[in-house]
Amino acid sequence: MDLTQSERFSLRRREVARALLADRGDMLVVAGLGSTAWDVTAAGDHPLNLPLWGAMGGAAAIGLGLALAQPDRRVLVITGDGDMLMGLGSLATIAVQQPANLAIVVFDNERYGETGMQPTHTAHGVDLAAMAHGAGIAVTGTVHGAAALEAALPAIRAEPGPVFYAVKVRAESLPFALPPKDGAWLKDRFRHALLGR
Ligand SMILES: Cc1ncc(C[n+]2csc(CCOP(=O)(O)OP(=O)(O)O)c2C)c(N)n1
Repeated sequence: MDLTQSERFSLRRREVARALLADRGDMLVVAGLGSTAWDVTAAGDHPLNLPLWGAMGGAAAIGLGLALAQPDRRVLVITGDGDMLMGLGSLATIAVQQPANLAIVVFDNERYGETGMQPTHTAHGVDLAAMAHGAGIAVTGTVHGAAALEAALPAIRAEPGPVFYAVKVRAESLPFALPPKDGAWLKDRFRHALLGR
């Protein structure tokens, strides 16, 4: 295995976040801790963003809960491969629950970026989309490059799910784009934007 291959992936995570979140409408967005929270914030802070400041392993499960509670709203989870690897069991629960309004997108840089770029299991060949498919999530795929991302966008944004894509993004360290830091405040902002006061 070439553990440095992700340094040469063509897709850049901030551009992928921008593409996923363009004209987002009333979509609910959960961002996993660390880099994906910065990516989602760099694309534009928004009251319907729930960027996690911790809870590693929890992003997909939080997205599932939201999707079940708000079946008429599209829920998009954007998280890292490290977070997803820590929360793999949630793929099984998502498959059992089959929330049609939930999409999970893993920004797979094959690294634990926030803690020093250590290679994750995906650098060694672990296939997250195959694991999601094996759990019973019908719409799954691994995205390499701009054309494949463009082709996957309709499924991620709008088509019946649950949907799971691993998007292979370049391993790169980028400037912080920090969301508001108070978790309770973020939760309240999200709640008010979703449910009113
Ligand atoms: C339970 C737990 N273990 C470890 C950490 C430390 N930690 C924070 S972010 C992170 C790596 C996240 O990697 P990934 O989800 O792949 O995101 P990336 O930054 O690579 O996009 C780790 C190990 C943590 N916050 N919580």
